[in-house]
Amino acid sequence: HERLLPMVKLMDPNDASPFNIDPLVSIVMGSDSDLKVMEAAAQILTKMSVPFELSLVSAHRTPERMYKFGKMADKRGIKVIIAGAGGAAHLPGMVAALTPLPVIGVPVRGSTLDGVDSLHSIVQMPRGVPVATVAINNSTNAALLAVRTLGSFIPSYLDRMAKYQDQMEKEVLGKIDTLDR
Ligand code: RP5
Repeated sequence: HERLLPMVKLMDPNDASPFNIDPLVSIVMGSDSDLKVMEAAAQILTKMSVPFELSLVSAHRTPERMYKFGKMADKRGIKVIIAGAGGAAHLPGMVAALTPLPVIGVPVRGSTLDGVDSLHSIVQMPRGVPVATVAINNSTNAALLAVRTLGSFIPSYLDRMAKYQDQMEKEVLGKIDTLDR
């Protein structure tokens, strides 16, 4: 696992990888309407060369698919799951109930209630079933947290995270320089 892993995108998490490279992160979401929020996570994982898959899994509309996905994820080699959903956002919590893997929940802002409904649905998990919840619509942070998690056992991902942080610091310092001039 020390080698640089190229990105792989699978549209069906129940399929075997066509590229013979198993995804380490799985991004799932309740609806294709969540994609505009969740694609930022895919961009980060691509930038950091993390093999990932991305697909739709709905807690309410495809409960059997969700069950199969949750039960099989660790057996397929997935290490971290990012789950995004809006409204009555049960997907991250239900997936966390079905898998021993770390699950990061992304509350997606819907057309009503400003996403607070999704946030509360995801963050208020009962004791014993954790979901690491990021800010509303912040799938970027979900992907960065996934990379950090992988970094605890794949050191090259820690290096990439450190570079990302250095770059972010330089950008902010550059803006301060510009303002001070
Ligand atoms: C949730 O319902 C989805 O995660 C989505 O955020 C929301 C609305 O879904 P659509 O009606 O746009 O398919 O399950």
